[in-house]
Amino acid sequence: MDMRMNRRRFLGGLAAAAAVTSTPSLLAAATRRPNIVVILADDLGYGDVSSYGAKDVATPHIDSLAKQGLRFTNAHTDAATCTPSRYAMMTGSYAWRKDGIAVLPGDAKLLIDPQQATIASVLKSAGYTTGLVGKWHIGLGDGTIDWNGEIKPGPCELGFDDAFFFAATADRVPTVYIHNHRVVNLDPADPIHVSYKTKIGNEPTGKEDPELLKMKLSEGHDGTIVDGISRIGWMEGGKSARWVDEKMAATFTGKAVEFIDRNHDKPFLLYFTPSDIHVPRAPASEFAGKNTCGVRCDVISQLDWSVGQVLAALKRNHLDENTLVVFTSDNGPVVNDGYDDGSDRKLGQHKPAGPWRGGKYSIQEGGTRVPFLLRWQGTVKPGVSDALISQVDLLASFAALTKQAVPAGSAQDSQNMLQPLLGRSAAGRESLVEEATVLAVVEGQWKLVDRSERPGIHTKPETGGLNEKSTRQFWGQPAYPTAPLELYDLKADPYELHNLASEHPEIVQRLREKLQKTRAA
Ligand code: NG6
Ligand code: CA
Repeated sequence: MDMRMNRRRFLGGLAAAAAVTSTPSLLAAATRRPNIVVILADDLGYGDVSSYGAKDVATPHIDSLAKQGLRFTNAHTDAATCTPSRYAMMTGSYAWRKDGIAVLPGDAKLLIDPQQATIASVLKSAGYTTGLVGKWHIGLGDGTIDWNGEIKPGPCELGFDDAFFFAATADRVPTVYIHNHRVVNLDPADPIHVSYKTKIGNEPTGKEDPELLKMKLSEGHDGTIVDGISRIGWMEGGKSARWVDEKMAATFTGKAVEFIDRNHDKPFLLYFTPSDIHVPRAPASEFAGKNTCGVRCDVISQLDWSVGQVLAALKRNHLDENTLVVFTSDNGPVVNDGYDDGSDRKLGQHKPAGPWRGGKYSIQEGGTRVPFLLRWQGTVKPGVSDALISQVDLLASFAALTKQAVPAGSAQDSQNMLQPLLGRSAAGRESLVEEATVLAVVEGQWKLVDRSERPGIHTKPETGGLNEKSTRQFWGQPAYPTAPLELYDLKADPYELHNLASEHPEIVQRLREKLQKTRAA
């Protein structure tokens, strides 16, 4: 090899190196591990965000993620309610594999075995500092909880270094925050007791004292009145520890921002799970009454503000380019979810589920197809992706991103979707399973709802079907007849109106087998 050839090669090499260094993001992406912020909204629908088509409520901060990142149009939760959905995202396993994973009461046992990997434990083993701020709702303790002592196992036993959270939902007792293992601001002289079986304590309840309520109930929610709002379940004591609903968004957001400020100089995971827009909808005065579409839209504005605060904290700490932000929701939307707060009457033209039928509790797409935005500035090119993605994939994808192996025996349903998540491939999953008590399988344009697959599980009528409850929950969407097997072509019929099961028996057969195989795996 002569000198000239060598020199040409050398210069060529230099040019290539220069090309790499002139696009620092590529080089950096190959070597660095970004911070990860997952923002999981509660009950926010596909159509509740301006960047997904909402017109009557503005979500500029959430939309900024869509502008600066990837907007996914075919991303799903595992389930149409909170507990199974959050369990699946946290563990990388479909919740319906385990018996009895349904919306939990506030005193329910922890559903995740501390031996099981979680997003937090995987990132912790990659050297990340891990924080939870917000709603938990995957259970606590090992069967009995002493609210006045150490509450464990919980998030800290599952890989979170720091956890500021509440146990279940904002409409369930106990209405207190927990920091790591203890109730915050608890006065030992006023111990907390909680019951979901019978009334305890002498405090007014929604059932006996409805005249004391500042928010009327429409269904359930007739237990202890806290802060003028009656809850599911009864509690006594813990007066100094009780939250104020109107301050909850500011409290959680403040804790999320503090976590970022405190950990800005090391890799971190922030799992931020605001209670908005779940009931009871009690926004701070800055947001109350500001939208034409009612208080449900006011809490969407409040959620958007929380997102803005977190993004501002990242910017202030110069972390925009070194942080991967995911924004999504735990299940589809609901308008009247047990409190008569006027949201159904004020809805106007607003379409919470966007183009999809059904919503929370529903096996139709409105139940599990959610907004999903991913921003990693300088690394992920802004755009729109139609790749089929499940939140259950985050664990394996974050493991791949941080070069961690998924621990054996864990996260069996989590697929490494890093390529589509980072916009480097248009192809996502081949198929996925959705759950709203019954199961459905989606593959490409086809969706099979198979109501025969979980016999015996229907203790309540399935809410996507013909029953009084569903018509109320689905804000005037007409009820549609159900069939044991429903096959929809989501491409031609996104609203799932035309059951094609009898026209395509071979597709039904193939998808049934697929579902059975997935169940048996
Ligand atoms: C339901 C509650 C609803 C909500 C839901 C859980 C009634 C009538 N309805 O049982 O208000 O709390 O549970 O929501 O009590 S989730 O988003 O956490 O799944
Ligand atoms: Ca929810």
